[in-house]
Amino acid sequence: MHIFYNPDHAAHQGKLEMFRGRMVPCHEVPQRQDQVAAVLQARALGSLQTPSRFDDALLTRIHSPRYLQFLLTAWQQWIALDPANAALDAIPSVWPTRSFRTDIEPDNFAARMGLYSFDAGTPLTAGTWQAARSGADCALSAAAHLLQGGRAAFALSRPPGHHAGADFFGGYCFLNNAALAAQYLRDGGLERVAVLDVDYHHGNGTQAIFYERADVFFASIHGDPRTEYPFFLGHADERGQGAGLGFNLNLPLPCGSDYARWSEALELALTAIATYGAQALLVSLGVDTFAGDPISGFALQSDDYLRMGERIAQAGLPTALVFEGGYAVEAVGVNVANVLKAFA
Ligand code: Q9C
Ligand code: ZN
Repeated sequence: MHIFYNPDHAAHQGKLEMFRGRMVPCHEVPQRQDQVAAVLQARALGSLQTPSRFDDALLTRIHSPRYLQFLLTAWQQWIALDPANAALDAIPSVWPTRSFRTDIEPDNFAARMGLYSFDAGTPLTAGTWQAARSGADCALSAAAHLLQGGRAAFALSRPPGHHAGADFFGGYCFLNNAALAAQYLRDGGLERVAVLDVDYHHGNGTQAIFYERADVFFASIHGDPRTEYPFFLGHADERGQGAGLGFNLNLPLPCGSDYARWSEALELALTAIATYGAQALLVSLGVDTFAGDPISGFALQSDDYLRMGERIAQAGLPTALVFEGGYAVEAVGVNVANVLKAFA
């Protein structure tokens, strides 16, 4: 198993996120990636490799130029407002909801933060761009490995990506690593690519990016958005639009779901992916489905990730797995390693 780890991930280290009227310590912390790296090395599941550097132009295959330009310069804009801002993170607080315009990029920094985001739980820090950029390189390296004939690769990228859309951040995500990797496989000549998103939260960014396309099938198993983040997308009746109709599959599950229940949804997703005729598989691998996860509501146990990995490997497709969520820091390494074991 080729494992591409983000050497710059710790440059992104948010302090606080908004939660129920107060600022609480961020859940998405550098220790998550360090913990996964430590367990993968201890269990000899593959060598950790520095990703290759890919051209910036690949980012515009998924993200809008004005969004990328904003992310690249946002920290400088933030401290230009006041040098004392260097001790704080930048957090959005105002958004263009229904009836507002999004075509004009405001001159005001707080307004630009709102234009390019959808929640107040995703602080932007001094090293966010550097970390997210190298995280994207991990996902692209994993995709490149498949194009070179590799059977499986893991992108140990941080920050995560699946909530980020073409022109917005949120849900701890800035660049959509899985979408960038899927597009790279398409541009490399594969005609049908599938993304299987097993993170606890619906991959709203990935869904939106590919919603009107038939060349990338998106399937997601997640907490029901009626009660679970990101709330405003991820329902079962979202099946794609236009040319993409029929190429989006959402499998929301109730809180408390255990692996017996979860694995029924996995069967449906993998059957749909096989019927689609995918030539390669991207897995958005969040392990926040774990029973001990502090912000999620499923009941998977660490051993269940062994069965999850076995079943996904049985699809028999070249597979790039991309790290997403998972916030029980002491268990995140074992849970990821258990999935990867089946591919190693
Ligand atoms: N402030 C991923 O798993 N939680 N993102 C909002 C606490 C946001 C999760 C409630 C959860 C985002 C990649
Ligand atoms: Zn998640």
